[in-house]
Amino acid sequence: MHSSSLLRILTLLGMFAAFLLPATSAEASAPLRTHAAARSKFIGAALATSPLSNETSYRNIAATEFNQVTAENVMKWDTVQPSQGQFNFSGADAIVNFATQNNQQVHGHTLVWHSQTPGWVQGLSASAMRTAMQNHISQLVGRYASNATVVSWDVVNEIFDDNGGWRSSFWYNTLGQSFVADAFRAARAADPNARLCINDYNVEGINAKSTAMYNLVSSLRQQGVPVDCVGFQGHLAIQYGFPSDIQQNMQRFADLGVQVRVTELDVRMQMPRSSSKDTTQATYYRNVINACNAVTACAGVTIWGFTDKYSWVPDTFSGEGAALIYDENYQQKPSYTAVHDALAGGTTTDTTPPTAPGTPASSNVTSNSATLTWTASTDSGGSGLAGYNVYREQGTTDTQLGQSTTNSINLTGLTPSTQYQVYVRARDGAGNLSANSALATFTTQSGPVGGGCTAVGTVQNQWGNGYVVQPVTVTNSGSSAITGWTVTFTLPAGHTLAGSWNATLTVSGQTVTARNAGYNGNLAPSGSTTFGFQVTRPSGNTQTPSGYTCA
Ligand code: 9MR
Repeated sequence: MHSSSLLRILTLLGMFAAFLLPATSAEASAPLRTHAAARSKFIGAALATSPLSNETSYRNIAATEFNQVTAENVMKWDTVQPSQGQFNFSGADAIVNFATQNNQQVHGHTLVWHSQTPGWVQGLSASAMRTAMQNHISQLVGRYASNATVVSWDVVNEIFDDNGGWRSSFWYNTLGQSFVADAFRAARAADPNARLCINDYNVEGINAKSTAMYNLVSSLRQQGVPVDCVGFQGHLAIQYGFPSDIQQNMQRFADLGVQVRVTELDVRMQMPRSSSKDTTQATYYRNVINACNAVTACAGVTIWGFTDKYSWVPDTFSGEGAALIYDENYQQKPSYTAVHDALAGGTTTDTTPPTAPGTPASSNVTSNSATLTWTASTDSGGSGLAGYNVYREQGTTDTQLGQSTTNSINLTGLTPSTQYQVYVRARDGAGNLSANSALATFTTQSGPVGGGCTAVGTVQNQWGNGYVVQPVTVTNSGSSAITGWTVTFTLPAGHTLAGSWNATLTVSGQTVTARNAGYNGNLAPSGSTTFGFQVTRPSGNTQTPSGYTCA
């Protein structure tokens, strides 16, 4: 072939290839902050001052990837006012100046906390403590009130205990609940334009603690206390499971009229790292970003650091680490890509559905429930795998039996002695649905005639010394309506009940008996209701309850 014809063909091929490439490919590799800003959200990082002044890689990533920053420590009371009346703003100013130079916002952390507060505050009388609190807020918030960089504050931090009671801190023990309203009012007075947040951990999902927070925010706002925003810290761990109702939880707070945000996201793992742990961790990061994307009132997500070189995790949880999105050599991890793609998904158009899930396998088939497990799908379209829908094949009108964020589901409320043909479709962050998996067929067992009920408990969230079981789903498996139910189950040795909702629980030894509340005892055949409870267990113990039976 003549060389000029070859050239012409190659040129044409090149043009064709360029045409096939997504027009947004340059933008798709943009830094996190570009994609977040395109959604009018922030992507933040907590910054430590020492690497910020000493390490170029740290500084460059902090400046280029994030559009909001939080001081990891230097705006806390023990740094700002170590002794009464002596203020030290040098660290705080350094963070604010860095942010201003890089066109970033600052979220102030934190005004009133039981930790990192000097002894001189803790020993004050009630009236002196109240005055000291108001003065501290007025000095610190007031310093940056006219500075457009500082946009929001954690006014009170971690005021609940793990069961949803008030934390027995020196603040609460000296001043009672009133310190919270007083702190918010002082912050509003010091900067009428700053957004004022209440912040806590283990409140990402719906549980006793987040419900206590929800009730408090609702009641404070009814009283005119200026609570503008709720922060969910988001210190997650892959071994404790993902709080799969995080979006639902954010939305219920948003419905109170407050802004919501994730303030301290990290996802730790038991060391050593492995690629499968990295993949799970990436899924957690992606799910958090997707939840914030899906809730209009979610302002953004802040990661608690960004490099594994500087993280509070290994110092606090022995044997755990690698919780962040860059490794200790500033290399991006799969979790970085997950955050990136979740932020970018939707700003670029992802029209590529995930691959079809594997054929579901059924197990634990009872008269009204069954477990399905399948091989996970993958998603290459950019928005990331978001979850699965499970359907019953019924000719032209298939019904959706449930949704799951993992490659398994426990189906409840099934009809006894019935053949089910089911299939699964994967969903990505942009809403694309995969092809159907192959069908699985199972038949439920024959059910009791007349009355009968079943109970299935799901561990929603767990941490070092406790966990929440939510929901326990109680289903009328019989053929006639029931007007009450009693569920029993066994707590492992050393575990103690710490709270419950939507049922009355009594404990005898390790056996717990849960009776319906006044409003959820009536169940039609196949009807179901739920209750939940929280348990304290010895640190390091990972057992959970067993032997749920219903009568
Ligand atoms: O990451 C912070 C760590 O460097 C400090 O030593 C520690 C002191 O208590 O605080 C860490 O940050 C905490 C944050 O201020 C509030 N939520 C929990 C964070 C992790 O402990």
